[in-house]
Amino acid sequence: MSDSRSVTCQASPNIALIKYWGKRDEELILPDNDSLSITLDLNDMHSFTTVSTSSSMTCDTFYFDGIQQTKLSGRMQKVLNEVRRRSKKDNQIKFVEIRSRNTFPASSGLASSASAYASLAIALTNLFNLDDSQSTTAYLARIGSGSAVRSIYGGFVRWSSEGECLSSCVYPAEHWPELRIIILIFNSSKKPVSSTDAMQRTRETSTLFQARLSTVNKKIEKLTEAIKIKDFNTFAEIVMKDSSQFHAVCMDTYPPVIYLNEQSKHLIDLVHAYNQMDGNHQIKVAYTFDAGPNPFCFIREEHVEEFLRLLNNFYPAEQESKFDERFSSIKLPIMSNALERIVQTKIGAGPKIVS
Ligand code: 2P0
Repeated sequence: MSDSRSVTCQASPNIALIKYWGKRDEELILPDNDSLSITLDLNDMHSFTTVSTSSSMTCDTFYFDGIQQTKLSGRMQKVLNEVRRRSKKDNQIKFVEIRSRNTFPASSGLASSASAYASLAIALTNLFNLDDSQSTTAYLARIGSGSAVRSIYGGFVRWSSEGECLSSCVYPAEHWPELRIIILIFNSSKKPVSSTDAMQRTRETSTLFQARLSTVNKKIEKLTEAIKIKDFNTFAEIVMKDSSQFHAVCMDTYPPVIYLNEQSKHLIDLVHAYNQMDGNHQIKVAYTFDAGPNPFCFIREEHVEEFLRLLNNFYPAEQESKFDERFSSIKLPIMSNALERIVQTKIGAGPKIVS
């Protein structure tokens, strides 16, 4: 009789509103600062990870998108070693098979490591009935990829840089259901410097970095309050400023780390021009950029249609598209064929065990 057991978990990516950048411990992935993120909706995109074990297995195996990988990455090996260390005598882990796939393409501008390691950590914690499941899951996700620790919860999630460096849900997804996220893909190619390497370089060379750290907690408190009362203007301003500060720190790194491109800068100008268009100081859209040129735009549902018209107007697929009079006061160049694709999503409720 087969003693095979398996658990499958789905987890979605998250987008940082206040960025994580810098590790005070590379090995354990302990962050220099707290960060705050939004977990995206599982229905739109997720990693789907199945972990299995049986006494007949003779080694650990990893399949990505159905294809067996020649070896497990160092980070994945580290996660499994930790599971072995923590598993109980009567439930000893011998070998595991990991099967993972993403329902979103790598070209969607989203880091898949967060959703992949969050789903792996949850599946492993459940398969081996590990103790202290919440802090164990957080630990396993974090040593896989720092930002993965935020994907183990839905809604608005804070990752603490103190104590056990756990994450927690600050407000659930249903707190602000009308919030939408529109991801603009200007360039889907791989980033020139990995986040892991870039943040290490920042720590070693940037003087602005320390200045940023001293501002983060205050920003998180203000942002949390804005989320609490659904004050979109304050929310938007804090999120955009933190994105710019993060990229300023990257620029202050030596040699500089430059993730933004011409289209990113154009979008920044476009969003501010659009927000100022009606002269009523009401912010309709906010952007944030991770370690890449593609903006994540936050917007309330009621403004989505108009914003999509704006994007269509300034980033048309063809040269000869018709100019929309609504935006005639915005004096910015039209960038034909700048957009590879648009992904629309919303806040999600968090991971799910499906078997
Ligand atoms: C974040 N990023 O808070 C920040 C903002 C990128 C820009 O977390 O080395 O892939 O695995 O801890 O988590 C990307 O870094 O790096 C990241 P590791 P990770 O989302």
